[in-house]
Amino acid sequence: MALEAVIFDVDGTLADTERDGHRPAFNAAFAGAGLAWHWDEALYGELLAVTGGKERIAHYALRHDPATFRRADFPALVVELHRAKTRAYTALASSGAIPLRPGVARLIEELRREGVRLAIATTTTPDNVAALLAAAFGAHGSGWFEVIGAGDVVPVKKPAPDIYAWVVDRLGLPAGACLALEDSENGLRAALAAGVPTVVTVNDYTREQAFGGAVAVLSGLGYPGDPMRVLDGPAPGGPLADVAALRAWHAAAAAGAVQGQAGA
Ligand code: XBP
Ligand code: MG
Repeated sequence: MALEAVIFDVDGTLADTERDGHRPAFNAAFAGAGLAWHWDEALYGELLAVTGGKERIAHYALRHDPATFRRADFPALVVELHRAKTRAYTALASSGAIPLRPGVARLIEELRREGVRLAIATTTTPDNVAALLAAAFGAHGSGWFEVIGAGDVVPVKKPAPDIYAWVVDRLGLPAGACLALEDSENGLRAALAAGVPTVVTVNDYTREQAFGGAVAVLSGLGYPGDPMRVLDGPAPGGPLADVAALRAWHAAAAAGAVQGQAGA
């Protein structure tokens, strides 16, 4: 089955959004609400185990501020905090303060030239995706992605397969004709559970996670002067994760070449 579509994760994959994007946006929302909550880099790295900003806020309050968690208006407070956080994040993304990871724009342009269909499957809020893509590619950037599956469009977030199943269904393709690009164990599990072969590009928050079942694990997509390093899986031969490399990884996945125990 040939590669027909590449499905990009957003946070940590398209751009390193978490430490200097989402995290300060959460902290700005907490300060704006008069809450003495502050998520430093280390704590945020732990909280990333919970996908979805609203879910992450509730997870944190239950453990670190049970009195607030027990407030009758806590559900409404979570919604308001998350709306404020999304306003802060989209302002940051729209300012251009969150660039794409090296090689992402190159790969997207190559995929478009070769007629490989593009989609997005992300836990983050749709407004965040739109702001990031507009800052990176201009107003038409979102239009390059035929299907954008984001946030609450599905009832259960990653590592559940729902968002990938939603995207694959709207692409009208078998899952095996797609290849997912992810950064995290939660994202890998979601894609594999939906039957989508997956290449992982790690980052500072995810490099120590378990990526069993990935067809390859990379340091990044590579760019002139800083070739990608293949941390696990077959090396395609060239210095960059380009369309030829993705096709080779997709073929290797179809032939059953995955790393470690699938979904282990
Ligand atoms: C990463 C997430 C998101 C972001 C915060 O999404 O789990 O929750 O951390 O965004 P992905 P929201 O890696 O799937 O792109 O606050 O909008 O959820
Ligand atoms: Mg991610």
